[in-house]
Amino acid sequence: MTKYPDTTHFTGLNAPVNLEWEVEDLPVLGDIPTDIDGAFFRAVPDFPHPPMFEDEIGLSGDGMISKFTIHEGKVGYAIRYVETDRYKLEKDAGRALFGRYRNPFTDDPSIEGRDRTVANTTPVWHAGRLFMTKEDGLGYEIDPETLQTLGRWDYFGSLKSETFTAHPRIDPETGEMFFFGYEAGGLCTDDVAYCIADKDGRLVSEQWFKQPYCSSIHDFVITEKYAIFPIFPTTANIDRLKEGGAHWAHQQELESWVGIMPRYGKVEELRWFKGRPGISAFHMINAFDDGNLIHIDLHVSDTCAFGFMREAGGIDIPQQEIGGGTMRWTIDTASDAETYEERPIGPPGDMPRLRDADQGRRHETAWYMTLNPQGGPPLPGGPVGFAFNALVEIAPDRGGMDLLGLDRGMGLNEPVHVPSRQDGHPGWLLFVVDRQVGEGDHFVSELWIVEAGNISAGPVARVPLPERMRSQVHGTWVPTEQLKQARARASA
Ligand code: V55
Ligand code: FE
Repeated sequence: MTKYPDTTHFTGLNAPVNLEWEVEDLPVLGDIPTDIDGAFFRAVPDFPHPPMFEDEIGLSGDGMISKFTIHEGKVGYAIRYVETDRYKLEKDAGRALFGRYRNPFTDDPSIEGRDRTVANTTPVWHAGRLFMTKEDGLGYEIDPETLQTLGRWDYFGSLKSETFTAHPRIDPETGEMFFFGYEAGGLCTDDVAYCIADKDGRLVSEQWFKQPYCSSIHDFVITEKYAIFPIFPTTANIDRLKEGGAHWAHQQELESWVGIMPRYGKVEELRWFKGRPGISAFHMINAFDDGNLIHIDLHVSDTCAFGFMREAGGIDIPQQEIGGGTMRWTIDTASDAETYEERPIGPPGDMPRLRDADQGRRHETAWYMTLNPQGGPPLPGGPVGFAFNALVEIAPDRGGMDLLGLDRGMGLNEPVHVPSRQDGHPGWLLFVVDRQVGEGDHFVSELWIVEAGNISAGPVARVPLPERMRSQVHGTWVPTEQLKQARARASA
């Protein structure tokens, strides 16, 4: 195409910005707590070229790595493209060469066999290295200071999997990173690689297993004892791809599964529990052990949240009519039950954020994005087609919740949590808020800082941005101490 399509993936909040820029000192409204000292990295897909096909979707945007640097109440900002093989090939050609979302059979023949990933989903920080990840390929290492792309990350050539999840889990005590790759053996294969990198960033374990069918395993969870793989019936099919069709189609009649194995165990120990047919979840909040029980908190919907995945499966349910909720699944490992219990723990929503220290442990609270019952209609835009307009804090064991609802014409992006150095202080949440100005396609964005235990009080500080911002997917917070340690190690 010679211009961007006139679809929701390329208009309004999703209109391409395609700008690399940086600034050292942004004006701050209010006071930023001095405890907040570090970098907020964000993954922001964008489109440097019009796509090859009119029906292209937002998930194909090239990853941009964006960074707010916060120190002594001052805020700097930078954003750059991740220079994947794909980005560089298309930059040299001056146009799109890669075709439909995760379908290499629709590519320009000149780039056959080249790495298709756009590294656009999650910035991951582990063992002093920063990666930009997308589940269809390996991660790309990024220099956390300059945001330059250093290259594809394969653990010094030792990782066999062709893919690396955008949702690894880091144990807060051992510093190990637990991760997986699905379609590990290639396009539409049912191979899953389950891996562990130690606290120093070395790959110490990679085991492969077969999932019940080739599903999109977007996220997984760990507890102190287990690794837990949810399988939902959004499936890939190589024949459909060869015909130029969609990578994913949701199958409403097919059963769902949860696979559980000891996290340091063998994949042969995986035990499969069956769930309701047709359900879907992209993000899990957390999981933890409770005697023989395992609790898993996650955002479940009755069908797949992505319209294009429903459509490919012939499912005709409008976005507003999708049912679902934030649930706690409880599995009894001591019984021979083949399924699990489920109870609601909060309003429907997505993009959860947990304290890093709570990973795999019982969490008292968690935060995520939801819809404001008092707000206007959600803004069109973002990866699923609409922007959430409220932040919620839930306390699954204690009950109750706190809500920060945004006004009409506003939307928010996934928050990060920044712990406080004061004992007992719940820390802060940082996130970008987008606001429509007037009618039409004009938007402005601000960074907001709210106190984690008191989100309904609204922001303690706001940082308006001088340029428009496309929607973020995921983000991560890295304290200055860790950036300094990494720099010292790299130059040693
Ligand atoms: C998701 C995001 C993706 C993707 C597949 O949030 C799933 C879910 C930003 O890219 O390719
Ligand atoms: Fe995700």
